[in-house]
Amino acid sequence: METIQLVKTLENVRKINPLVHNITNVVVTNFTANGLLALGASPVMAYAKEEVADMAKIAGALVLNIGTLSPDEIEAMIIAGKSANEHGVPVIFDPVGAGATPYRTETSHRIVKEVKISILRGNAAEVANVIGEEWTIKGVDAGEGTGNIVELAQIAARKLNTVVVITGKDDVITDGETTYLVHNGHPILTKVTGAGCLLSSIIGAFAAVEKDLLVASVSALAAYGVTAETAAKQTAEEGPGSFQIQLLNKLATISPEEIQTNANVEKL
Ligand code: ATP
Ligand code: TZP
Ligand code: MG
Ligand code: MG
Repeated sequence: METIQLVKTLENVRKINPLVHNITNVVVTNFTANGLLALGASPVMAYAKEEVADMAKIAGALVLNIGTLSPDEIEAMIIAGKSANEHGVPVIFDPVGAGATPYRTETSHRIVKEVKISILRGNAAEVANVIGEEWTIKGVDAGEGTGNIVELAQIAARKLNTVVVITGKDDVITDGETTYLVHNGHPILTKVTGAGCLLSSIIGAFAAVEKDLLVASVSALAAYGVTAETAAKQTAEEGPGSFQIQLLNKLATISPEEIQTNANVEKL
């Protein structure tokens, strides 16, 4: 992928200011909204089953996140997802904690069955559990899986007929045929709750302005990873609190040149 494409997608997010409809968890709601605003997108959180179909159809992307799931919320996610599908709105699914409890796992299965997902984004354990593969998981954090993450992502992409993004130290992005690795990012991201959830919503913002979902996903991963590296460097003497704020600051100010220079994207 040309680095020019990575940069163009971010510029289009800032130009178009896409509406991103999030049905997400209570832990990360404010951080997600602020991260999307900083990036140049327009966040909305809407959960009532009476309105989600109408909101999803006018959005540029719909992000479903089961981090603090409840029966009402799941019902709303399925209504919103079906509306997004009918209206050609891309749906990003973050199956937070799939595998941690039977309810989460079963819900993730129900969502991928009833809604056509455009991009699935999770850690390796979550993605494995969404497609019914064995993988260890502790709470909402990834376990120490030993399998091949590239292979897992490709199997999941083919099985669900969707783009799959598995994040961790290295990120894998695949549609089952073409696969990219993004080597950007910083370990301090794991010390800020919602760093993954925000990323899923940012992928939504990129998918809202770029029809090629592989390009959208790789661009989002590279932009987010480079932004995090810069923010981590600037707050190296401090800690996760300062990093979290600086991540928001840098999402607003990261330049195309910084991304072009620092993006570390590999095509397999
Ligand atoms: P988990 O629940 O396993 O923490 P998550 O949903 O929070 O998962 P992550 O896999 O932590 O999501 O990914 C969020 C962001 O953090 C991604 O951009 C990813 O590249 C980055 N990241 C995670 N771990 C590392 C690491 N060790 N080094 C560099 N970047 C990382
Ligand atoms: N508990 C339920 S959802 C959630 C926690 C801590 C946030 C998870 O965020 P992320 O982005 O997956 O680290
Ligand atoms: Mg995390
Ligand atoms: Mg997560």
